[in-house]
Amino acid sequence: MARAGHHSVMMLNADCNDTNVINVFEPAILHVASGDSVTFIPTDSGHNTASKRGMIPDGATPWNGAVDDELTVTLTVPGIYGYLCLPHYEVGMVGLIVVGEDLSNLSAVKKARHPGDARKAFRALLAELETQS
Ligand SMILES: [Cu+2]
Repeated sequence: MARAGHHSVMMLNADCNDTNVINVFEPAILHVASGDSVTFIPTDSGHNTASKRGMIPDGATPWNGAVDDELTVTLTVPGIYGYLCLPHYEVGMVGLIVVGEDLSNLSAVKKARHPGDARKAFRALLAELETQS
C-alpha cells in the first residue's frame, strides 16, 4: 500500500498570480488520495478553514479551525469536500478538495446554499473541477 501523502493549502490575502484577488485558499482546488492529510497554513493572518455542512461526503469528519491557526485534516472518505474561511465566507474565500478522484457527491455539493459572493465562488470552482475531470 502506498504511503499516505501530505499536502498544504495556504491561506492568503492575495493570490499568487493576481494581486487584485484578495482572501484566497491556494490552491483553491486540491486533488488528494484517500488517507492523505492536508495542512491549512496561515501564511497571512485573519483566516480560518471550516468544512461546509452538506459539502462533504457522508461519513466524513467535519473540521473547523481557529482563525490564524494551522490545521491538519486527514481525509479518508472519498468525495468532494467544500470548505470556507468564516471571516471571508461572504466575499467568496472558499475551496474544494477532491479525495480519490471521486465526484459522486457532486450534486449534493451543488445544492449547498451560500451567502454573498460565496455562491459565485463555489460555482466557479465546481465548473473548473468539472472541466478538469
Ligand atoms: Cu479568510
